[in-house]
Amino acid sequence: MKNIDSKTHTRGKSIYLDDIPLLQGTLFGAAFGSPIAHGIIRSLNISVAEQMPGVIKVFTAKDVTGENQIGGIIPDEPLLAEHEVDFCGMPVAFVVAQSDDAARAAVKTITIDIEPLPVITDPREAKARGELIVPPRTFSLGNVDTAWQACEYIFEGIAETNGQEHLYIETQGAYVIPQENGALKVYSSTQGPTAVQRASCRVTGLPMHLVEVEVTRLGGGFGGKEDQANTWAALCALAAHRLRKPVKYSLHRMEDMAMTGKRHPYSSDYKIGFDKDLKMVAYEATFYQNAGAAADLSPAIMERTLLHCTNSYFIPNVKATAYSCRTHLPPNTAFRGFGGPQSMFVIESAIAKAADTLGIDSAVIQKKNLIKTGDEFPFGQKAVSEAAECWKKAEQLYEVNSIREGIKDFNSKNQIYKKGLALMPVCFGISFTNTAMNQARSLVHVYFDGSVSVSTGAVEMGQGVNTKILQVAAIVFSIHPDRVKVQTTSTSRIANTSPSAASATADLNGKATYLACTRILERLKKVAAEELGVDENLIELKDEYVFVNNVQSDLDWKKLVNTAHLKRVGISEHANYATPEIYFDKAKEKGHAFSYHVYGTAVTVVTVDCLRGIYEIDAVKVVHDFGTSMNPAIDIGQIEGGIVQGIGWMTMEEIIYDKEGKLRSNALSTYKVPDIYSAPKEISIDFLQSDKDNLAIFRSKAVGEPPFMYGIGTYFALRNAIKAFNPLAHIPFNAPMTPEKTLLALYSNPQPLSKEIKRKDE
Ligand code: LUZ
Ligand code: MOS
Repeated sequence: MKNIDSKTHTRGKSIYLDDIPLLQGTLFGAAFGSPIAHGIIRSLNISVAEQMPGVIKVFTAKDVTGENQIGGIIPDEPLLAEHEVDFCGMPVAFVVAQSDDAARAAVKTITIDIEPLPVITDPREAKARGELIVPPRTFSLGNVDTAWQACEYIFEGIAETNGQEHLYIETQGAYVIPQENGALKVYSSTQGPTAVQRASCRVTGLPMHLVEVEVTRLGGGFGGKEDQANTWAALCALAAHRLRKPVKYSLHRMEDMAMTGKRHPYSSDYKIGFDKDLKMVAYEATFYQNAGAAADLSPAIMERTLLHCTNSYFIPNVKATAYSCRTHLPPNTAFRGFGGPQSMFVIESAIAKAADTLGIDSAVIQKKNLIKTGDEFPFGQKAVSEAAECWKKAEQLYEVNSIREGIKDFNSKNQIYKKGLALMPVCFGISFTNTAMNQARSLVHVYFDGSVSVSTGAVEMGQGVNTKILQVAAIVFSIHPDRVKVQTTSTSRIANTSPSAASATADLNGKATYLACTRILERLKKVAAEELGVDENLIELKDEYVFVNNVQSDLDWKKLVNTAHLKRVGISEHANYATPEIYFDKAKEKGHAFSYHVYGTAVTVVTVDCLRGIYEIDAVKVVHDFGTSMNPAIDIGQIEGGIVQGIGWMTMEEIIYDKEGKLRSNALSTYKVPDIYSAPKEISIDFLQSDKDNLAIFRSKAVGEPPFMYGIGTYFALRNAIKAFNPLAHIPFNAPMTPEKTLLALYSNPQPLSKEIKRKDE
């Protein structure tokens, strides 16, 4: 089945926040952000702005009617800065005017006098000064301290990854419309309608039942709208609450890039030990997470960093410690992988370092140490592993040995162009790490004309979750998909939603929908049995008809639901799903954190132009553990997108803050994301289809985040190509591997091209 949005998307008819028709009298907001990263506010001058044409009101901290606080996990983030500013772009004032232009013109007239304080942008420096968001956490298994003695080889080093701009096509924004009796209706481009509802209530002082948040769809989220859609919605809600007028704020791209947090940069130390057969014996890692100026989701992200610190490998002795370090950058936030990619990069670096020193291929080490069913993760859960299956299938299907030979041959014949290969196994845990968030609800109405309406807490952001939910209802009722409509996500229809995140949205909301539909189906079967005068157990619904003992009756779906309604049988249902089996004990740092894991292996081949440092990605070939995919078209799309986004993080996307904490890569002219030309020339995706039992919806494993980490393979493939050119190259583990860094690495430890080579190429 195609993505149900494909028609409206390709015709430009899908409704995003900016497509909502505006009510007459709608006002427009724009935020004034702090021009400096850290300091005490001496004075704020809004008087010119207030006099500007069209300006209705300029809101500052003192205008907040509720609590001036939007911090989720920790209440450490004011909606509007009051006494001090903690990052460049931190909202200080909110101008509301009759037009968008008027609001932005007024923002430009606001001035602020700030007594500057020292600016920290480096997480290790923050840690050294004791600037931690939460106390550090350590996961351990076995005993590393004694295990080092049993190691034949030990390698140590540092690995660093930079942040990443979400670059959702639709920027952040909200539109809030006052309703009667003090209520508010909030439209927001958010992954977390309930988070927006909570933040809007907090700053206005309204109870949750007076604030409805509704979302049709997002033009992308990637984690950037899990927590950080709250600010804009809360600002508009506050203004709409005070002015009793509709208020809209839709951020410009540069505002969005400057004011919102990104993927967390990490700086990490690793130490890895092997026995003489290259089995991993011990691993110690310390992660310094650059959290930015407020907690946001950083503690949860730090937790997932620890949960994924051994990626797809089994290591009997592990000690991993993580620090969430407070710096003066916009609060960094959720981004596809949620801290997992960062620690996976570190262990892959440790393996590459070992392989470099021992003069072998990383794949030899990787393959030997893949986690097997029954092996224990450092957090105590036992693996149900498909790691070796994916690896072996990838090796065979894509003929990795002959790729390897081909590259050797190519590299021996070419002086300027060098190819590199890397394999990247991925193991990603599915569930929110916060156990309480693993719940969802679904409201299903069957109308007496036979059509079906489904509401859940799931937010469609291009990932195709609505299509999957629609499939669930159509499959359970055995009716044509056209009969089903998946409604907008509304906090009035579905309360207390978890954000659409953690790759778990289709699982959680799909399972709730399955439960609701199944209950209605049971009641319909009873009605059918009465109508046909047969035993209920003989009844089945198939292809829009009631079957008795596998024989089609003339009672069809439409007649059946209409009969049920006339008999006053309820054909609506609201169901609650909570993921079973999961728990986590934070005191012991042990538990069954995940409902299941998704596995996969990517084979990446790149070609580096060793004169210029530029490169192309020839191919990324993947074997991915889908379970039993319920929608291969959507799942393949997710994997393709994930791979390209992961490659962007690892190769070209370079976020640059200067020492003053100002974002220098603040537009698409200075921040490069992969376009169609930098995407791999070939992406192959093969299914590791298995019908083994798992807790996914219809055994169709989650697919949102895991493929992102295939992109890490590109970094190591580039590294291998550079080494093919210059075996002595000094290549620090410092992503992204931009063309500039590639060029520096190629000519590090100088190995200038011989004259002969130059002549040949010319
Ligand atoms: N969001 C969240 C996530 O709140 N908790 C998680 O565990 C998570 N994991 C991945 C992505 N987003
Ligand atoms: Mo996410 S990083 O699943 O919001």
